[in-house]
Amino acid sequence: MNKKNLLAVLVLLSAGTASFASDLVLWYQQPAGVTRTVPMATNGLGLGGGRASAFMNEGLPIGNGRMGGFISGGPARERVVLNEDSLWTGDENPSGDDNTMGAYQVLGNVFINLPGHENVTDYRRDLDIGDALAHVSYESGGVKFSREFFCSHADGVLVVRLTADKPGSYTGSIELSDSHNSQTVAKKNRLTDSGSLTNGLKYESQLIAVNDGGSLEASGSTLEFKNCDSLTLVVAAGTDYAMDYAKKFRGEDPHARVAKQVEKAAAQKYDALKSEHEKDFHSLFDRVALDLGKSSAEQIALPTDQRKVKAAETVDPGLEELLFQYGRYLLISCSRPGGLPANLQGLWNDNNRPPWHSDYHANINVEMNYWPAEPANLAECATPFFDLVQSQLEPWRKATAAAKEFKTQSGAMAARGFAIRTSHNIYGGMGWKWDNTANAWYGLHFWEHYAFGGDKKFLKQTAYPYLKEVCEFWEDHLKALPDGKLVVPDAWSPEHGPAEDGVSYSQEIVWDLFNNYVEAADALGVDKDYRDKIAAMRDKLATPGIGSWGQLLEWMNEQHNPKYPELDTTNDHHRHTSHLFAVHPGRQISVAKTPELAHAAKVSLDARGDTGDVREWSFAWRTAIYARLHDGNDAHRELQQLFSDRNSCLNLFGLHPPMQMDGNFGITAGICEILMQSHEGEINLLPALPAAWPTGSVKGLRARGNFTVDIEWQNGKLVSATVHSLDGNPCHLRYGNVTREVKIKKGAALQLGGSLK
Ligand code: FUC
Repeated sequence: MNKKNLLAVLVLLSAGTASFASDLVLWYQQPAGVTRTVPMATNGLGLGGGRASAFMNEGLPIGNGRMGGFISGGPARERVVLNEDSLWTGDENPSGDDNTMGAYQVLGNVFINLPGHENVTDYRRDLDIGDALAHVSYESGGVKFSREFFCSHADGVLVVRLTADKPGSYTGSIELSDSHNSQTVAKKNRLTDSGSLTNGLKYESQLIAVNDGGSLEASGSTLEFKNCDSLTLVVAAGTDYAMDYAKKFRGEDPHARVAKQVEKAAAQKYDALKSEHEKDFHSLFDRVALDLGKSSAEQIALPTDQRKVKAAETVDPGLEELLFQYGRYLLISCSRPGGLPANLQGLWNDNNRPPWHSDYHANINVEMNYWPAEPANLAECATPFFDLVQSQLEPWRKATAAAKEFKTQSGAMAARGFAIRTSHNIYGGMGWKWDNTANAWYGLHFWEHYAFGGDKKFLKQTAYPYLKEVCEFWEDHLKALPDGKLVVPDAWSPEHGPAEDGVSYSQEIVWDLFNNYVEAADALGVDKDYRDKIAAMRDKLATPGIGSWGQLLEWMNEQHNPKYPELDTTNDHHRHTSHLFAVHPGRQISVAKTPELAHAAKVSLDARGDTGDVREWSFAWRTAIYARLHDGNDAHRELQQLFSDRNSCLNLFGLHPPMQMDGNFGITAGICEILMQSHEGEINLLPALPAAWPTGSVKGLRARGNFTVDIEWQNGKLVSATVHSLDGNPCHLRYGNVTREVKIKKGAALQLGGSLK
């Protein structure tokens, strides 16, 4: 082949792959369920009695914050699992037994039956996370068939559009199946499922199908269509859940609302629905753009399930960028104002006995879900978390006041504040062991929402009262040691070792609470005396020590415990890194302020390693901790391991196993920490840039103090930074050892070069 021909082939080849080349598309050559399997729930680790199916491994998720769809892409039988985030069994669960806490349920399935589409060619299934659209396409009997799916926040509905390149090609049926066996009612072009759960929660889903050409009619409990050119299916769903304890968590019957939503949407043209959806989605998603460099043509040419395994071994910048944006896509899709927060599975669930009830876990998981919200510029997506927590406070107070575990130091039952068990539902009910300091860890989120966005009203009305109440709880519960040091009594480093006084996890979290409270009181200029009292208590809290081999101690005293021989040895590869809370997400330990403790934290983390019990979300946390320790290469190594089949599903959901979503959110936050940090009163640019990302750029990351920042780097060095100030606050910048203070007016931006000039 001469040079000219070779060039022509190369151009053709790259043009051929270009249609698959977007870095923001997950794509597959087969429907969900027929791919090679990856390990699911094989390790027997406390699954809360539940299981996740292989479908969770491969289905493609769409969602509008409240309602979700999980798409299989089967040509002859499409299955879209339907979820609605308030469909929960359970109640206030006074026993605290997690077996009676209830669980997140599946709403049902939409099935589209297309007989004759069994043998297809040119099959492709994809999820375009840049546009929040999923697609299926294939050829059958000489006709090209396509499906497009989205779940619109703007109109509150899930939409499926079926098209073909030849008229009259669609003949088949549509089913709406309820996962609690209610009987579907089919009437004209509508299917309705409604029922109630054992706890009385009412739910309803409705589907309206609109055909172009051909015919469509109700038949039995299905809709049958013949010789249609195209079809649009619109689904709405709801429950009578209300996030309000005073109303016993029940509100309006969903029937009228669901009917109105589905009718209104079905009356619109498909393109109008789609463009409203796009407008809404882009208004959030487009705030942040990341470019980590180019992937190779070979990497780009591979479908996601094959590409991801290789990315665990060889750096694939495009896929790393996709992983970052996937966390943002998923958060936008499952956590929007007015809905419930992201649970262990986001909101995607195909099993009425899901693993760990698909609940809210307080000892790392739900917090990690919300780590990216502020830095990755999706602050409003955190609203459901604040709303749910506030709606649960009254029942949590009641449960805490009745718990003998929370007698105060003077022996009285708890009278102020509340504590949280490891698991909770949406009805004020909790389950499993108390996670004593989760109340304070949740407080960090309330504080950070203010620290990033500067919303004084939120601070005054929402964050401050929360922080103060939890401070009062700890004021009543801390124990003074003979030397005057204060410790959290009888605490547990999550799911690891013995419960003792003063474990580092709890000490660090209470320190963080007190520290945030002091800053909150200062920002509002209120409660001077109480603020000073809490500041003094903060300074008396026992701080984590350094052990015999230089590690940061997880318990107050180094463990030599025959019951747990591995503790405080280099053989301890436990998945939790609770004692490193102070590095991330806390800020008590840092390279600049407490270098010895920071070094000890690194010694501990290196020893914990990434094998054995280390799984899924652990890698995301480790990425963020290494980044805070300014160790970019180790941070990147942890990130890369999320691509292995051991740690992620084929649809890139985190794989614990089973599927869990915290790691997806956590890694997005970890990547933010690699690129920029702002927890020490300055904006630190590229504090942990790994060698794997020599050249790149990021736009729109958020820094505390209400700034957004764009950064460009080349050959591992900062080239430019543009800081947009939304509040006109003083701005302290750092790049390596270079620092600079600048004044940027509210609403203005300043561009600086590589030496911050
Ligand atoms: C915590 C973790 C487990 C798992 C579960 C849902 O209990 O220790 O690893 O993520 O939550």
